[in-house]
Amino acid sequence: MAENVSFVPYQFERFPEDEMLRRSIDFLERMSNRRTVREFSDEPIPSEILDNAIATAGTAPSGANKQPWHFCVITDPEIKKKIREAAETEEKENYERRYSEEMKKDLSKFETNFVKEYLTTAPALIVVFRESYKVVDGVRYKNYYVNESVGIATGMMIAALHNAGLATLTHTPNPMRFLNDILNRPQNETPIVLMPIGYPAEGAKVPDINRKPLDEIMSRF
Ligand code: IYR
Repeated sequence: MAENVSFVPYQFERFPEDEMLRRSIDFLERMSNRRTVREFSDEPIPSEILDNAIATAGTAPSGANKQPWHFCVITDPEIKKKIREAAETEEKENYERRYSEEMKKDLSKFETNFVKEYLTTAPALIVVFRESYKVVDGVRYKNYYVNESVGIATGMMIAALHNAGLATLTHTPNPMRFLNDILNRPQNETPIVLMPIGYPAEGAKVPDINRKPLDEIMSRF
């Protein structure tokens, strides 16, 4: 599948330094206010915002520009119910048997358990799939840095949704293969995250936790 691409001039938008600084502060402030939410309102959300957030994710860099991702948007209550039932079955097993004592201790501050009400309450779910490899006419083609590419795309999607005024939960029931069956996705795709999206429920609370300060997460050389 050798392809030739031509090169075109990049229309890069350069800002004066004071504006760069202002934009970086504005964006940091906006993102600092993002929290993972576990209590959602069932109020409907505009579908175009989800489309735009997924299109934003689709602008992410990827290994050899393979764009090895697929996004399923679920708003159908019946499908959400099926997903919730399957996720709770796995999570019950996780909490009761598979999680180590250390993990349960690490999770205790979030007060999570196997009941996943948000999977039916939130007006939309997005499932992000990684495309581990591609099959075209029975021939298998490689993708590269798939986890990295999909992780970057998902981060950009979370930022886009938060920026638009919607809350998300990065939920990863494990294993998640049941999502291939429910959503009819091929075996070369693996679900990476199951993300409820919506407005926080009235009076929603989040754990009182802090972000590491810059000097702890950064070294200068
Ligand atoms: N996936 C489980 C448990 C869980 C694991 C981690 I690591 C978290 O940061 C939060 C929860 C659940 O969703 O309950």
